Amino acid sequence: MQKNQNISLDIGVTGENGSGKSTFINAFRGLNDGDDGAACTGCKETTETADPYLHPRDPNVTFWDFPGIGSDENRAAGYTKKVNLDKCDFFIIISANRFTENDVRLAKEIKKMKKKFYFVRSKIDSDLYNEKKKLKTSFNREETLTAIRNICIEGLQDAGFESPQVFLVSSFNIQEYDFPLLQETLERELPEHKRNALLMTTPITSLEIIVKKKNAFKSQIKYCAAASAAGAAVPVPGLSTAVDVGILIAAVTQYVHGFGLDTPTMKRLAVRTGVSYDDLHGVIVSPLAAAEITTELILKVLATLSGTAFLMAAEEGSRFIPFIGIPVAAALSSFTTSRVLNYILNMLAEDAQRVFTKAFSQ
Ligand SMILES: Nc1nc2c(ncn2[C@@H]2O[C@H](COP(=O)(O)OP(=O)(O)OP(=O)(O)O)[C@@H](O)[C@H]2O)c(=O)[nH]1
Ligand SMILES: [Mg+2]
Repeated sequence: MQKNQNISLDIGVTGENGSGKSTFINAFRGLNDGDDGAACTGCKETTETADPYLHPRDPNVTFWDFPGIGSDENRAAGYTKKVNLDKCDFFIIISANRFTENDVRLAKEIKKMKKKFYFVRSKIDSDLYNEKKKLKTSFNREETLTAIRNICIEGLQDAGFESPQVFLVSSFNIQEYDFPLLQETLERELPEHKRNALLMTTPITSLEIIVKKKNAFKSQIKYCAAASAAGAAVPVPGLSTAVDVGILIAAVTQYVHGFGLDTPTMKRLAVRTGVSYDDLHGVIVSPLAAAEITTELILKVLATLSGTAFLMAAEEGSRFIPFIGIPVAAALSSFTTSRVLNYILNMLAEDAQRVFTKAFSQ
């Protein structure tokens, strides 16, 4: 039905021990430490191969937690084969300090494979905290950030990278610093067919991301509408409606998940931000957010859309007119589906904006 379904996206995350790989992978998936499926953080790295972490809402999106390449030449030589770097679409190389020789060696291996990599300087919150403690009244946030960035960039230039870009990130506050810029860059540089998989699952760190997600979902509506039209063209009483509702359920569930409006994601957001779940839930208007998307619920929402109800009735009637009836029904069904989905998408996007604002404006 939807063009992006079953397109896999594999993101490799690597860096020295303790650099913050697991915490980053959890943050990108909207998980807090200790949540079901969260990567273990602060624990000693033992793995010699890559551990896969699926996105909780989309099993097609996998984060690979790679062990660092290490300084042992022998180990490094067989590293790329052993951990099978080839399976990843792109790589994030994380360092909690300036990038090391090992990071650089790995970046060069990735480059040989003609894949993209992004340097992430982690734990920025903790650098700012320490600098503030140290410098007290002369502390300047922007100057500190620029200094950290420049140290990383100069190190990478010395290692042979011409104009490296370094993203400053705190996995504890992904809506701050360069995480949103990293999201935007990844999205821009991914091939088009992979872009939607990223966009659907990327965490909401700004109001702009919500708009981008909405536009991505909007671009898929025509496929739902076409599938719906095919359903309506089957002249079996009752079948068209059942098919249509199935398509609506699948699409609306994707919107709810993509906007982070499902109950588990909202609960995790509450834990992360300290804004209570009830307060976040309180700003929601759509009956489809923070609810299980069932046939009954979809039909209830449809019943409140009087224009749509009229179209559905017209569609039911038209199907039984021989010869001309089938194409008319198909056109109406496609029109109805796309109208309904646009309406619901707008409603959910507005809820996502309200929840984001509530979560981060305090
Ligand atoms: N302040 C701060 N601490 C962080 C951040 N990211 C990770 N940490 C902490 O750094 C420590 C190591 O983080 P992990 O995510 O386990 O690092 P890792 O790279 O997966 O470590 P290994 O798997 O052992 O290689 C943990 O105590 C984290 O809580 C961050 O953005 N800010
Ligand atoms: Mg780890």
